[in-house]
Amino acid sequence: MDTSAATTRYLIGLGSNRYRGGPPRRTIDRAIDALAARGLEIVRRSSVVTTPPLGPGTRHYANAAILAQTDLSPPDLLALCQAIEAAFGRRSGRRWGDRILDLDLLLWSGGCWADHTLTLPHPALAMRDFVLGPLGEIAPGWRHPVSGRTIRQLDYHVRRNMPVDRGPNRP
Ligand code: A4P
Ligand code: MG
Repeated sequence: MDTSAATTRYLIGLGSNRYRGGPPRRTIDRAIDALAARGLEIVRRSSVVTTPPLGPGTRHYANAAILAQTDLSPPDLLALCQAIEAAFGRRSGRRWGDRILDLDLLLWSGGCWADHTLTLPHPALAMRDFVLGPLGEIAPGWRHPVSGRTIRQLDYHVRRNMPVDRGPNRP
């Protein structure tokens, strides 16, 4: 697919905390390759960070974020992300449970979006250090369309209010 004319930008969060075909951080790399193979232009990617699980998960996560360009609409990109999650072996299970691959649409250049399957910005974005840390590496000046705060500002507030235990385990 020719992406040279793609004008819509998305920030996408990636998470993995289960081994399958390799360790979680390798799954993140393979998922980014899969998105590129399906036509997304990967403009920037963060490093992969290790984070303690939020919720009932039992293992540390590998988390990362990418800035990508595509002409896909938000629902079409969500469908693509869900197809890639399924191809990686993700089964629907407990909410927030351990998962091989989670792809979340975080922000897009169109501002806000809400329908029965998708909400943008991602509703939990501003509360999660494991999302804001990687986002801060690749898009620190991007403004949340509702609060008007930049990613850098949101990250600062989350870290100040919720010091994060960054465990020694590297998935
Ligand atoms: N959906 C609505 N908005 C969006 C969006 N912006 N991006 C809908 C993606 N999906 C969106 O998602 C459930 C439904 O949300 C989708 O079918 C879609 O229509 P899911 O990924 O199937 O289920 P889930 O991930 O279990 O639930 P949820 O609420 O999306 O959880 P999160 O927010 O993805 O959190 N701890 C660490 N350290 N790192 C993590 O990455 N991730 C989670 C999951 C929990 N704890 C974590 C991490
Ligand atoms: Mg999710």
